[in-house]
Amino acid sequence: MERRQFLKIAGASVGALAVGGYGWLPIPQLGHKAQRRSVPTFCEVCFWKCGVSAAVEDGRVVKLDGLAGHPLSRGRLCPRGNGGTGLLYDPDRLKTPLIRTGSRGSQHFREATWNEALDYAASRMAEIRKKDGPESMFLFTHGSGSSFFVNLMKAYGTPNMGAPSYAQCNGPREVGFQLTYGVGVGEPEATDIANTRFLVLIGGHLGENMHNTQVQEFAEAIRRGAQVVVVDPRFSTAASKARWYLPIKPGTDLALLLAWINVLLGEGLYDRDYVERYCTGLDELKRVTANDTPEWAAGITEIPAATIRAVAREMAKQEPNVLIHPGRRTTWYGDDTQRSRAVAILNALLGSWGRPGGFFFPSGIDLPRYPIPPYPKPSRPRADGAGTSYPLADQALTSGMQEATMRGATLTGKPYPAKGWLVYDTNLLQSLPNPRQTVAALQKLDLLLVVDVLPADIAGYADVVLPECTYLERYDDLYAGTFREPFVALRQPVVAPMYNSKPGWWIARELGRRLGLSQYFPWNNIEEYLERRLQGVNLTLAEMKKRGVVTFAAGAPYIRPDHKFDTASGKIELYSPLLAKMGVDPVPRYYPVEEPPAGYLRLLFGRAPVHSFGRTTNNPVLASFMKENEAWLSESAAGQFGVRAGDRIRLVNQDGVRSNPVRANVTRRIRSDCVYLVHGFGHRTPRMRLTNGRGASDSQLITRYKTDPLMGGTGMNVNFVTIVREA
Ligand SMILES: Nc1nc2c(c(=O)[nH]1)N[C@H]1C(S)=C(S)[C@@H](COP(=O)(O)OP(=O)(O)OC[C@H]3O[C@@H](n4cnc5c(=O)[nH]c(N)nc54)[C@H](O)[C@@H]3O)O[C@H]1N2
Ligand SMILES: Nc1nc2c(c(=O)[nH]1)N[C@H]1C(S)=C(S)[C@@H](COP(=O)(O)OP(=O)(O)OC[C@H]3O[C@@H](n4cnc5c(=O)[nH]c(N)nc54)[C@H](O)[C@@H]3O)O[C@H]1N2
Ligand code: SF4
Ligand SMILES: [Mo]
Repeated sequence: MERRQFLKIAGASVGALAVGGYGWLPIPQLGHKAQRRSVPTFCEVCFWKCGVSAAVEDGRVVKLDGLAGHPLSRGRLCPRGNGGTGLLYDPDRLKTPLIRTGSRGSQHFREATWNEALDYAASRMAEIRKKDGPESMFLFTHGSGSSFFVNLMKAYGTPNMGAPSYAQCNGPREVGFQLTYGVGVGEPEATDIANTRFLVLIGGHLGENMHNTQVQEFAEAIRRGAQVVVVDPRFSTAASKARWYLPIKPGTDLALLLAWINVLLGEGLYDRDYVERYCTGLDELKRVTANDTPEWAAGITEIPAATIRAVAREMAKQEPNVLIHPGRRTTWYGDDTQRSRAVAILNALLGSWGRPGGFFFPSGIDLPRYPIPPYPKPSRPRADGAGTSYPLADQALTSGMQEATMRGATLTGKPYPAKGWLVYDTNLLQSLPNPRQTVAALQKLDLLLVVDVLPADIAGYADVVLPECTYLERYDDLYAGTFREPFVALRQPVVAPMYNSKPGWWIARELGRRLGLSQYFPWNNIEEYLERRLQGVNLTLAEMKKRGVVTFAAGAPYIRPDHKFDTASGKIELYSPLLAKMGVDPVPRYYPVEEPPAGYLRLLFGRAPVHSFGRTTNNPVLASFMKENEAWLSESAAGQFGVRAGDRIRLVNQDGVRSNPVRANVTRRIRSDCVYLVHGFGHRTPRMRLTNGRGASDSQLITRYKTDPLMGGTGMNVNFVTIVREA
């Protein structure tokens, strides 16, 4: 019955796809004229949070479009956002609370009422608080609903909370830019792609990475004739739009960046006025990079010296309307803060920070919090090493084995053991490197609570699974956006929650009440909470429900002559006294990364335009475009392993871990020293029937990572695979 229902939904969605376009329409029912209404809200299919206008007919969401006037979507969604109804109507959704009956991870659960599940979860949390102290309960989060769970856990008394979207994502970039400019790049990235004349993408694969505003601006830039350089071992979608495609040897980008710096300095092509006014450390930078010539870098990067030099000269011609894009997931090789710093320095030499076509200064708005009593002060310091073992980390570190991280503390019991994890909106078995260690950590826990919309891999290990309703069925906290103009956006229910699912704010508050923390949730209902916060910026909930988003006046987007940077010197630090004091390179230096052994290729991974991580692979609408990933292999690598296009192969990594079978995509679009997978496939979760076992998981093959000594990011492009053909 469920299976048939599922096929019906999948079938209907596929049949309804608009040909060749963004967006899809359901097949109209003949002879019935439905009333259509539109509800504004914002998307959660990824973390960019575009404004959505949802069309509802007869209580069903029939179409999702971009909300006009929303600064992030500007009237359009990306294909994933258009396909969000596939999650709402996914028959595999979590429908009711579950309590584990078998051993942890055995996937045996029984259905429970909310009262029973919440009573049980809260009583176990209370036990931990009493016996082991509240610090022993860790929170892992991501996504818009997080704030209610962060509030819950701070009230409960733990300092341990983190997200894989830091140490597995853009943490190194943020720290590299903070060291240089005193601030990070931030999210959504304040890159002025719309006005750029020269865009350099280093790995950043816009077009596959579908962050909506960036992709829209990228398309505009190309239309306007901006020149594009793509540096990627794989011929990405963006590479097909580029004037220069540089198929760099993986792991050598820092050498290329230093060579570009060397040319700009050596040939006097940098923005002299800008550097004189705003920067410090030019002489040291010159001295340290004096021998980092294109000829030197050519031998390392496998990009000809003449090309390196020519590109540097061309970028200088477009100064300052140049953007060396900082990328986003910068956790590549463990030297990532330094590589990001080199990107930051190069931008400074081009005068692009705070200039049209480079980086703009984003504007935000202060949205007051709902007043609550002060949180208790935890009696033990946090268990991870952010700010201590990893001095420059400004957010919690989630993974790592012997290292000072949340997972590491759970495994080693040092500095103190975790007894419970609350996991909200993050699938740690795919987002943390080396999932075997994550499983080992889970097995040490007394309590695992998972709040998810789907029976994701992590939910399979939970003691209690709490089903959240989807973003189309709930209110969340307000989103105060910091971008070209400040804005406040509302997420509101487009339709009522299906099944026995509940919003995150309600789940957090119910747990809080049962833990005696009602004073931290002093509002009677979520509308009262939102209304109170909106008052702080002279808005009402009624107006927000109609408009979905309100924008405010922007500050000056570009730099002023007297601008002071938030660094110790008040200037852009080309040479970092702070790093010198820490005994590390004050100017980034290149160090070779480990090479694949004979018979192995480096494993690289990235995004597909129609999927977000592993959170959409079970979405029938999006899966109809791509239901499994492929392993990209060069012709010569395929020849070496006797593989032909379309063969089913397995990737086996340096530690003997074997992937699921995956189809070989034999292509000229990748260097012969690497293999590429789209991240998010290869789920092991039988209740996600559409995606379970389909494609190969990059996460599973990432048994090694290299930790960034400055901020604890986990460089994950350091695994090697060999290839075996399936019989
Ligand atoms: N191997 C490997 N690891 C990676 C990456 C990679 O490319 N490869 N990328 C890294 C990056 S850049 C990032 S940002 C992180 C992201 O990693 P995560 O933060 O783990 O993000 P997702 O993989 O999207 O997992 C989201 C989980 O939330 C659930 N979910 C979806 N919507 C909702 C909702 O509305 N409510 C609740 N409660 N749950 C919901 C999904 O079912 C899924 O289980 O992963 C990092 N880790
Ligand atoms: N469709 C879609 N879009 C997304 C997401 C999604 O899940 N789906 N996730 C969003 C999130 S949270 C993030 S963080 C971003 C991540 O997206 P980005 O920051 O754009 O990309 P990365 O994951 O860092 O890198 C992937 C690219 O780097 C190349 N690469 C690998 N190794 C090297 C190397 O050594 N040198 C160079 N120069 N290139 C290399 C790969 O071939 C690939 O093209 O995407 C965002 N956008
Ligand atoms: S970029 Fe796409 S998936 Fe992400 S929030 Fe925007 S529309 Fe949704
Ligand atoms: Mo990310």
